[in-house]
Parts: sequence; structure tokens; C-alpha cells
Amino acid sequence: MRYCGAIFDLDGVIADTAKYHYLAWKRLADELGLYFDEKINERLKGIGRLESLEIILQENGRYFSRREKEYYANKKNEYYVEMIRRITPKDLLPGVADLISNLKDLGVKLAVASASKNAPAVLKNLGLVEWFDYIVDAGQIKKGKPDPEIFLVAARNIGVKPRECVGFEDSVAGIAALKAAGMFAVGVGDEKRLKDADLVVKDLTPTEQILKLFL
Ligand code: B16
Ligand code: MG
Repeated sequence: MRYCGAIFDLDGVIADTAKYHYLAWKRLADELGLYFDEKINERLKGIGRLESLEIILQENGRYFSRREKEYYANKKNEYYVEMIRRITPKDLLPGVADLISNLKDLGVKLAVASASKNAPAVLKNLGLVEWFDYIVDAGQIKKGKPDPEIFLVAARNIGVKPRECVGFEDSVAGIAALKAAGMFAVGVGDEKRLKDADLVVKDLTPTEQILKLFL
């Protein structure tokens, strides 16, 4: 099968920003006396801001009103925004620049599908905005990952059928969303955690295994 569209998650796939999301949540959790570790953090990957806070509260058996949740989710975002102000092209994960340039040479249509409302700012700091044919962020969709909506919107806007798209994701929720969208799912990261992906790679280095999907 020759795929002609490639859709990329942002945090943890294109940029090393997943660590900043973790640090911002950790700072908030410490301030609130909530337990938070890397294992709980895995559950937040690809998940929206408010829902992420709900998971942390649930893990701690704590309850906040809607207003409190909005207040603290916003506070986490302030910490995160402060951290990503310093992002430069050096924060690109290994292989990203090479893979994108290879795919462009092959005429593959490229999109970003990120659950982050900060995606446009991160892509700007990384100097990547012009590389993509379309960018979907959380502001444009109703249902978050694992719902397929974000990937379907991306495919529609690059003019490629979902079954002709390959998606790259580092989160369990993102892989589920790609499969529900009928796309070929490439997991970026740990093989065991991303076991539902069609292929798992450690990073986006344009290996033959990845490139042959588009040839
Ligand atoms: P924000 P992705 C996701 O981005 C992150 O994985 C997730 O950890 C974060 O909570 C979510 O964006 C919302 O981000 O608070 O900046 O709107 O991985 O889908 O690119
Ligand atoms: Mg991600």
C-alpha cells in the first residue's frame, strides 16, 4: 500500500514538549499536595487540559468544583507557557527534520494533529509552520483523542482519504484515535505501551521501514 498523507502528533513526536507538560503538572500537583508520577503522566498524553486534571484528581481521590478545575488547569497552563517560551528548533526530536524533508520530496501531504491549544505557538517557535499543509489543534475540534475526529479533520484538509494516511503518535489515546480513523498507526516510543500500533519506532529517523510506506 502506498500512503500519500502523513499526520503527526506534536507533543512527544515532533517536539520534546511532553517533558514540559509533565513538569508543569508536577509543579501544580506538588503545590496542591497531590501525588503525581510518570505512570500517571502516561495517562495524560494526548488528553486535553481539563480532562488531564480530572485524571490526577481521580488518582488522588480528590474532588474539585468546575470553577476550581478551570482555575488550576489554567495555572498549569501558565507554567507550561512559561517553559515553552524558550523552545527553539533544538527541541525538535531526532529524525523529524529529515523525515519531513524526505516526505516532501516524495510529494506526501503533511499535517499536524495536536490536542494542545498551544500547538500553534510551539510550531512557530520550532520554525515549522510552513512545512505543513494543514495544522489542526484542540481549538478546532469537539471531541479529543481517542475519538478519531482530529485525524479525520486533518485528512480532509490535506485532501487525502483516511485509509491513505499514516499517523505518528506517542500516546495510547492517539493510537486508538488513529485506528478508529482507519489510518495506519505508527507508535513513537515504547513497544509494550504502544502495542496497538501497526508499527512502533523509537523516533522519526527516516528508516527504510518508515519510508517504504510512502513508496
Ligand atoms: P494544552 P499532543 C497534548 O498534545 C499533550 O500530549 C497532552 O499532554 C496535553 O495535556 C494536551 O496536548 C493539551 O495541551 O494544555 O497545551 O492545550 O500530544 O496531542 O500534541
Ligand atoms: Mg503526543
